[in-house]
Amino acid sequence: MPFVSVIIPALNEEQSLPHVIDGLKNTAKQQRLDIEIIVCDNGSTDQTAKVALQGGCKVVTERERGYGAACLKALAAKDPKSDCILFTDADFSDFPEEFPQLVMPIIRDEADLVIGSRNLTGGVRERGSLTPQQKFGNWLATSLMRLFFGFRYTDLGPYRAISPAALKQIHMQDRNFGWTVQMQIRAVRLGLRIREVAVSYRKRIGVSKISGTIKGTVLAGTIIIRTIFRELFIRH
Ligand SMILES: Nc1nc2c(ncn2[C@@H]2O[C@H](COP(=O)(O)OP(=O)(O)O)[C@@H](O)[C@H]2O)c(=O)[nH]1
Ligand SMILES: [Mg+2]
Repeated sequence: MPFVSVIIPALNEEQSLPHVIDGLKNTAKQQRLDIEIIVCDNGSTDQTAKVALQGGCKVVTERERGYGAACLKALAAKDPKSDCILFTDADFSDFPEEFPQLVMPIIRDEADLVIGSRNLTGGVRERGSLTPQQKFGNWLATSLMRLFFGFRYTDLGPYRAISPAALKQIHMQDRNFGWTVQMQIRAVRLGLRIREVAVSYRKRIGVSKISGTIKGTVLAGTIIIRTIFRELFIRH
């Protein structure tokens, strides 16, 4: 049975995380996929770690705040036998039942990186689930990536799957919100097989840490754009 390692960075997501875990497990059972779920608790002050343990997840802790730092910590704890690595957010905005669409192209060795795009037709996007600032930020970032790196992405979606070999080659370093664009840019530069699939998206359960606040939006936007320029000037 194919084995998938699921990586979930989480900061104060006690309400939503149990839904994500249950959804992933049920889907895996139906589709005959073997999964491990690794939750990286990034200094939560609620019961995030407890609900993750109750859900049978591996739980790791990263004191340094940051989306990328949490993903890197979780990756270090993954089982070496995984055939595919799946990233998903803890807020139940992504639909766990859609994860096979993301992982199967990797398991079948048809792609190295599969991005779940919220902008392709096929998925259902709940009204208001992406803020206007997020839509603008995605448009700007994907336009810059097309201009500088020549690849037409339609989203920076956090819901994505990658092969272990590709992840190794990409050598992820970003410790913050540059995580998604760094992975996408490096995949293009390495000539990896990239695919986008339509995914659905809904309003999160609980409080947004990023796009729901002005400070979070400006900070994440700045970091993403800075990462794009930094990648442009890195020699490979
Ligand atoms: N590890 C970690 N995760 C974070 C941080 N900020 C947000 N997250 C997680 O990243 C995901 C996306 O954050 P969210 O607040 O939903 O951002 P939004 O979708 O832009 O509103 C969620 O799973 C959060 O728990 C952080 O500083 N560290
Ligand atoms: Mg969210």
